[in-house]
Parts: sequence; C-alpha cells; structure tokens
Amino acid sequence: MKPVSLCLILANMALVVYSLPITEPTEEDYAFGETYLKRFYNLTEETVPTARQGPSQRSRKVQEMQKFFGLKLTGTLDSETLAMMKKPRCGVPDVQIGHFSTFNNRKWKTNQLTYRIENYTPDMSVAEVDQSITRALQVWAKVSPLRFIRIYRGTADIMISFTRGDHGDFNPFDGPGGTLAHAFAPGPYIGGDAHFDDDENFSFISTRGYNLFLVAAHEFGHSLGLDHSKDPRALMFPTYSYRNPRTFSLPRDDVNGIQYIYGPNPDVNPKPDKPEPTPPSTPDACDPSLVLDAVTTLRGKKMFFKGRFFWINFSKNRKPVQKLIKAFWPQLPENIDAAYESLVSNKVFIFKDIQVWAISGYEIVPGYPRYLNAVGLPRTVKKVDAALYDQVSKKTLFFVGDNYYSYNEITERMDQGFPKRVDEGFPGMTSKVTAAFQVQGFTYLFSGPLVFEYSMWTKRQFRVLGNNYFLPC
Ligand code: TQI
Ligand code: CA
Ligand code: ZN
Ligand code: ZN
Repeated sequence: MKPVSLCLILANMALVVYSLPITEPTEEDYAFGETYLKRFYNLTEETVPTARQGPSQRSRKVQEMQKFFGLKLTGTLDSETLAMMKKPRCGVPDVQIGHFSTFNNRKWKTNQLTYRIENYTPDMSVAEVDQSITRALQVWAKVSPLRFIRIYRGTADIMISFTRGDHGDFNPFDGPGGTLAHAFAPGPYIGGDAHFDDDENFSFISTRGYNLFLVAAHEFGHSLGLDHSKDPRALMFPTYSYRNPRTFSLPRDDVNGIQYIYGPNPDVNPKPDKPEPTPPSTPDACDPSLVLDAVTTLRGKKMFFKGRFFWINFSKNRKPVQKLIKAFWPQLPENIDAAYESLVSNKVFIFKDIQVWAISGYEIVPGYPRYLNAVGLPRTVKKVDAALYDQVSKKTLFFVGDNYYSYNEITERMDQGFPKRVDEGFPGMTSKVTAAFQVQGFTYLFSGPLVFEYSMWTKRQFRVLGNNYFLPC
C-alpha cells in the first residue's frame, strides 16, 4: 500500500510541472500503452468481444489507470494519459490486490440474490442439474455475505439457461468445443445471467465432458463481478481443469476476490474478539435481522430461543411471550445451539456445544446432560447447528455445517447413508441451517434471519420468509 501511494504523490507533482501538447497517439504509443497496462493493470489478451462488458477491456483498463492518477476518464490513450504512463514509476501494480480481477467494481447492491433455472440439459438428470447449480452458488455463499434464493417463475437476478447457437444476446454459442458458457457481470436485465452451451457435454461427477458444477461455479464468479484471475490455481483462471466436486474448496485467490467486492461471510467467526454476543441486553423479537439460536415445538406451541430468552406462541395471532430460560429451567445453558421435540418420547431436547439436555415439562430428565456421541453422532461432531423431528420419516434430523444426519430414536442409531448434504435433502438450501422445526405440514429451515419453507412430504421449497412470519409484532 505505502509504496503505491508514494508513487502517486510523486507522479502528481510531476504533472504540475510539465505542460502537455495535444497530439494523436502513434503506433508506438499504442504498443507502449498496451505493455504498460499489461504490466500494471492486469490487462490480458482481448478475448471474445462481449456485449455485457460494454467498453473493451483495454478501454476499461485505461479508465482504471486514469482514475488512479486523477486524470480525465476518457478511456483512450490521450496525450495526458500517455505522458503519465511515460513517467518513471515503481514496479508495483497500481490496483491489483492479489491475482484476481473485478469488472471495474461492478457489484450487486444487495446481498440477497434470486436465481431461476429456466430449463435443463438432456446430458444430466434434473436433480443433478439442480444440485450442480445449488452447490456452485454455495461455493460463493460460503465465503461471502451473499445469499441465494431460488425462484421458479418471473425474473430472477441470475437467470440460468441451456441454449445453443444464436440465443438473442449477440454472443452466439459456437457448437461443440470452444465456448462452454458465459455469464454477465452484475446489473439489471441480462446482468448476472448465465448461459450454458448445450452443444457441450456436461457431466455430474464423472470427468467426461465438462463438469457442470465447475463450469457453473466459474460462471457465477462472473455473475457476481469477478473477471479472470492470473493465478493458475484460481477457479477464475481462464482454462478448464477438472477437480473433484466432492472435495472442491474455493481457492484462496477467488476467496480474496469475492471478499474484496462483498466482504467476508458474517456467519463465519462472528467478531471473534467480542467476548459474548449477548451481554445482558434483551433481544427484540421485531428486529428483522434477528438470528434465532434455536426453534422447536412444545405440545403444539412454537418456541424460539435467543440468548438468555425464549419466546413462546400461546395462540395464533397473539404476540409471543418473552421468558427467561433460567426462570423455567435453571440448569439449562444460555445461547443454545439447537432444540427439537421428540414425538416418540414426548421430550424436548436442548443442545449446546457437545452436550444435550432432555426436558419434560419443567423437569430436566434424570441422566441428562449427555454427550453428543451418546445420541449416535460421531465424535468429530462437536456442536449441532439445528435439529428437528421429521414426522414423515419419524426420524430426528441433525444439521451440522453443510451436512445433516438422520437418527432413529427407537433403535438409537444413526441411519445408513448419512451424513448427507443438506442441499440433497432440501433442494435450494444454499446456506447453513441455524434453526429448524416442523409445523402444520411444513418443514421450516432457518438460515440467519431467513426462513425457508418446505413441504414436509415432497421436500419442495415453497416460500422464503422472514423471522417475523412467526414472531408477529
Ligand atoms: N467462456 C468464457 C468464460 O466464462 C466467456 C468469456 C470470455 C468471458 N472472456 C471473458 C467471461 C471475460 C467474462 C470475462 O470464461 S468459456 C472456463 C474455463 C469458459 C471457460 O466457455 O471459455 C469455464 C466457461 F475457466 F474453464 F476456461 C467456463 Cl470454467
Ligand atoms: Ca461451444
Ligand atoms: Zn448468452
Ligand atoms: Zn470466465
């Protein structure tokens, strides 16, 4: 940072001293300008001209440089710009932070984006396409404040389609080979949209053809405002390299890129230097950004936990009543992780860190607290994020990070085939589940201040609601 700003001061001082003649740039000037922009502004070889980017990359880079030096933003190599380029300077690139690159700071103005899958490729099953898309968005949601909400009709921010040849955006696809897909930088209308060339062969897990998850994750990088990176390890590097989608983790350079635009994921390490997130302050049920610790049912009533308190809905359309956890169950901890009501044993289970309590009325069931591994969770699980009793499968679901487990209370065993990824069981769930319950035929998965409503039977997502849906004010 320091040497760059020093250069800037020296350069600006020099600008005052010289006066500049107005002349047309020569062939030599163009070549010089190009070398300069490549060296200091990450100018790459011009690729296919694309309508979405508006002015050419070269012109955008010239503008970037003009902005940096406080020159008129002409986007052309005028004499003032050339003179500035010819000044002695330090060898540190001016704007490049890492190897990633952005579309001149084009970004979404909101962190909640909608997406819609308009059609499907015949190469894969519908479920495989859905999962590839969901996971590709998850890659970015995990490391940023961005959240993606699937819609099934109308216009989404990110419209996703499979097409071939000419498809109406002046960027026709080119048959098998060549271009695989393209996406438009953030903006209205076509901005953010991702098109996949259906003359290509897309695959789900095999290394055959192009892996849809990887191509989509790359395209969504563009949809969110990232240009190509110079780091060969980056997802946004402009060559395809197969990586196992199961173990894929977003390379550092791409994390830096997305966080440079949108900042980090607030759900990861929420302000680690702050000791307790809830000092003796009282949470406000009406706060639309309220993130509940846990939710459960209790004999037909809904219970919501936050910090030292819980709310309980005694009846429909009534304001929920706020209570202190300690006033009811002095032995229970505050800031709990998860809760569920077992319709098998008629108890409510409360989770915090590695422990679980069972409550029956006002009593803690003797023998509790127990450890998580006593309810069949592997020892690697140190905390559950959410839990619910599923009336359809008659199993308890534990949500842990990206995964969930299914537990049989009767046999006291975890079901075979688990953990599964949350988005496998609940399509469209692209962020961490922080609380969960089932009421009136619906499964509600809470993620931060949002509530995702699923049909209990079909697992189809219906609505995305706010906390206030349950906590009316
Ligand atoms: N499509 C290009 C791409 O998405 C389209 C493109 C060219 C572009 N220049 C651009 C997009 C500049 C934004 C900015 O990169 S592609 C790969 C990779 C393609 C390439 O079909 O060449 C992937 C699509 F990285 F593998 F080469 C997806 Cl993953
Ligand atoms: Ca093609
Ligand atoms: Zn297109
Ligand atoms: Zn690309």
